Amino acid sequence: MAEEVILLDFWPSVFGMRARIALREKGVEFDMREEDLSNKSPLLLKMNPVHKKIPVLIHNGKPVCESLIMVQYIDETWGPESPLLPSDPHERARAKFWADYVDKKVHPALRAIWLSTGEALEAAKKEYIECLKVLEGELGDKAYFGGERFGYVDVSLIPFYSLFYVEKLANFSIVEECPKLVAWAKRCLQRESVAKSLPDQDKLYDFVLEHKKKL
Ligand SMILES: N[C@@H](CCC(=O)N[C@@H](CS)C(=O)NCC(=O)O)C(=O)O
Repeated sequence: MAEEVILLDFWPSVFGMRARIALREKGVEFDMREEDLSNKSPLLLKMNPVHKKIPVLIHNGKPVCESLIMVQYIDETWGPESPLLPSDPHERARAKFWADYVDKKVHPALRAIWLSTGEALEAAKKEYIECLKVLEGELGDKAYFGGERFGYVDVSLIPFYSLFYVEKLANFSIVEECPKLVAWAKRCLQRESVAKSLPDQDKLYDFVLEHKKKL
């Protein structure tokens, strides 16, 4: 039986980008369905009744929600010859720790930059740069977070590269603050899976500005 893989998504979503990258890394064909988040489809509400958020991966009719869980599911379901998570339990736990750090620290800091002005913006900017420097320290001189292979932490963090342009909102230079992290992002972008999954930075920046105005 042919597999049916549907991704309920929204193009600017960093969480949706994770799923797109993981599916493309594994060479899985999927049907990406764009959601209107101001008028959610009955399918989204049915498949993610708890959070009612995208992304949702629907594999042969069964939903998987939450992007980090989804990337893990994709890794366990397809392409065992090109794993995203390490097989060693401690390395695996470590990778999950850093992906969780991205969600708990980087994402809120970034949102705070969009939402604030004046002194609050300065504080948000400081927090955001600190988080990126911590990640840069973890990357060290490695090609990718897990070493020589592109993996789970890379998939979790690289979507945020498309938002590094937030520096324009807060007047700082990411490349000056975190040169190794920017070099890592450019390395990731050479992968087809990443290049195809991240939106154009200028289009995204315009979207963020519109979103900021509405908020
Ligand atoms: N923790 C979730 C976050 C998903 C999320 O925040 N999705 C946003 C779009 S980026 C959404 O669907 N928002 C609609 C809403 O909150 O009503 C994940 O990792 O998948």
